[in-house]
Amino acid sequence: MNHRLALFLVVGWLSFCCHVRAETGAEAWLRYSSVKPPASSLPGLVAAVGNGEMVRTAGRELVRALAGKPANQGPVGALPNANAFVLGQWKDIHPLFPELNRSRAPAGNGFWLKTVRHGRAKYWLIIGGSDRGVLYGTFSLLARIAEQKEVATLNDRQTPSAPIRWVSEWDNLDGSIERGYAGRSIFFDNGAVRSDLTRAGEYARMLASIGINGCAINNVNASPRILGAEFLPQLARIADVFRPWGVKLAVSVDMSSPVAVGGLKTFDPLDAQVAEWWRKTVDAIYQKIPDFGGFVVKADSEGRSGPSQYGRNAADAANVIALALHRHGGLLMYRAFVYNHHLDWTDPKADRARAAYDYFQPLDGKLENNVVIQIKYGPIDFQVREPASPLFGAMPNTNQSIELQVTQEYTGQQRHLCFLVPMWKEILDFDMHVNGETPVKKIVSGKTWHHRIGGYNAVVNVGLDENWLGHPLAMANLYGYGRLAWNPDLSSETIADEWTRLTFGNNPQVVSTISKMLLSSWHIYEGYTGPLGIGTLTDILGPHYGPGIESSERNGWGQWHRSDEHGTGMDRTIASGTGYIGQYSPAVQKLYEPLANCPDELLLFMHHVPYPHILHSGKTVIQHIYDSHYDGAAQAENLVTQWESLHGQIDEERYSEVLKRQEYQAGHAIVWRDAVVNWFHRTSGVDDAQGRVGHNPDRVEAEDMQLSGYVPVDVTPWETASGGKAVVCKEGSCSASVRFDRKPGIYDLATQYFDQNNGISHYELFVNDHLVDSWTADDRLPSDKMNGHTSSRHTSSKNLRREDVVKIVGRSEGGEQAPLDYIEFYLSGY
Ligand code: GCW
Repeated sequence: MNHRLALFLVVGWLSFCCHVRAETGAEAWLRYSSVKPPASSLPGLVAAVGNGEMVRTAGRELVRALAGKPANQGPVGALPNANAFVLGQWKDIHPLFPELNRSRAPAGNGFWLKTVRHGRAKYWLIIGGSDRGVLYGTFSLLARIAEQKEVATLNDRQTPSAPIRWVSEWDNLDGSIERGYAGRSIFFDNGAVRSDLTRAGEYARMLASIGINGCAINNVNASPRILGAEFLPQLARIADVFRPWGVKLAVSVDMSSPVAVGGLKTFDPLDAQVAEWWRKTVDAIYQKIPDFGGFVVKADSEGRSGPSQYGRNAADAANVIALALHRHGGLLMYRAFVYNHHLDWTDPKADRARAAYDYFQPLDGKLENNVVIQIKYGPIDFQVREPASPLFGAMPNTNQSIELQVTQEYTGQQRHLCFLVPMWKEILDFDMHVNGETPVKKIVSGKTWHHRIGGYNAVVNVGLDENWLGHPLAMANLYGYGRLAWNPDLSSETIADEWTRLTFGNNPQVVSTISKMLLSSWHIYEGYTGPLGIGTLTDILGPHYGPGIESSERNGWGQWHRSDEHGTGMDRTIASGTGYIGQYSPAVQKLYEPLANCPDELLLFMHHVPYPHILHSGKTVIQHIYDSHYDGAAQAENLVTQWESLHGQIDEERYSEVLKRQEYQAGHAIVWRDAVVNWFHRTSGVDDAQGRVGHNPDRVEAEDMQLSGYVPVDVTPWETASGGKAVVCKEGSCSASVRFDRKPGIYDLATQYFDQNNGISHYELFVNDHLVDSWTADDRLPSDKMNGHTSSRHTSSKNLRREDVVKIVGRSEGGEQAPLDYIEFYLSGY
């Protein structure tokens, strides 16, 4: 027989069923904990056919999942005469199974899972169209088993929706990560590639399990050093740990590299020497890394170098590099995120949302066929709600990919739960109406205009934190991204269900509770941050985390919402606004241009309206802003209750890790709520019909308490502290007290304080001089000031009687002055 056949006997099968291990989250959705008992009717033999490295990887993965140690490993002459998994490429498998002769081969990187019988033996065939297909088929079968789905009889063919299914990491060579929220880089440290790449290998395995086939490892704000000759052997080491998992290495490059590392005097893309430099540099890469994926380029954007410096355009820049890559089959992902960040705020026609279309649409048809224009899902920047970028519909002669963001830059930075799959699906399903039915997913797959390449790239930014993304539930976004890139027709519900089963097991209550939390979380987050398409009302000039309503205005960044005393929203109409809506096809223009048609959730993205404007929902805009923030914060609190219902049903480690974050989120949602409603109340002068805004009967401002040592200070921006003020303790220890004068009972006593990252504060809560609770403010929230990023809440429970004296004592270390904003009393029982 001419095909190499390696046989693994799985020993120790079932032996792991009752072993309890610490759940760190490191295994993500590859825990395989339920692969064992219900799967006991599955074979204990694995036969891998063929020589490919990924086929061997797949074989080993099966053995690992079935909790066995491989034995009798090595080449054998024939198929085992007993039940077995048999995996390999179509070309190697079908000669062994004549009954498959009349069947179609699985396409490309697709697979076919098929059960067949031979005499007394039954085989579970995992047939790949390629080596990668075998690997993907194996992970798919293992997921089915772990999700306790039917596997006794299989006949499942799957093909990935698009050829490009990449991730990007914004890792810097010094080991830091731009917009990373889970520790330092798994790839770099101290200006070099890490010596220990174990995590990089584990990451590649995780990516392969969801069908990802490429990873750009460094920040798009790229250091030119990545292309330095001394770096190449280091890159090759990363490619080596990716390769068994079918993940191609890619890097982000800086346009000025020919000067910065090549020593040339110019990086003009039309200069012959520059072209030669790119060719030589790329040749050298492929010599060391033959399966190199290609480059990602951010140019002429946010201060990066670019072709404009020489009066050239993106096509000139992309093509010169693409030609160098083309000979080796490499791709050039050129980002459409090009805009002027010195826009004139006083110009009512200026609009950042127009930029990508205005710049790239005229270049349609002028790009080499291995250039892919990588377009962020919306025209601004990863906001909590944006329309689909009009550019998707505007480049029929150009390969396109969609850029998504798993790292939650504008959506709570993995301290808030925000499952983004439903949002991504709205974009992918949105019909651009450019050539019959043309949802974004069809365009980026290349199918609409018959392009061979196209697809997906998402910024992930995993870090060295054991659980990869910080919040254990944030991993649902990475999983969901891969699943959608594989098959964008999957529903959000299916993805949430799959991820939960794989990550937390199949207990029905656990599955339904976590799925429900995930599926509601985006709307909850949107509700208390930036409803009606206004954009995430965060601090645009800072870390993009907490509220900062006005930070987006009166500057050149163009993330404006133009709210003033009369009204709110960006007028992007053709008739009176920036004309942005005119970048869409006529059918889409009809949806957005007439105020009467525009969906509520994008109203303020498309139109400027007065506060009393009535929405389709029947509410006024201003009342919607108030209501959505109160509802959103209440629902964030409810996420805590839902999570608590799982106590005892999942491991204690992940239970408490998530609980901590959900409690934090509930507190921070109140900070968001209050900042936004108070800002709009002051700006609009319109009262809340429900009388909540500006009335906090349960609240006692710190500045109104009896202070000893503490002094009142103004907080900036004012809306991020209750009443615009806090108290700080400049030296030693200080106290703030109040005499309790409410109905006696058991109270939840919430202390609102600021946890800056430039010091540590200690707080003690006393009732009548008895210490009741104490805590330390030592989190690493992203600011060294009192503001919406650092405002935090601590809740204690206490039986209180009239005349009790409630006192907070604060003591500071470092630059943080034990700041206090207010305390609040909630009656929780008698
Ligand atoms: O969302 C913004 C981020 C920048 C990022 C930029 C981009 C890497 O705030 O940190 O830069 O987008 O996508 O290039």
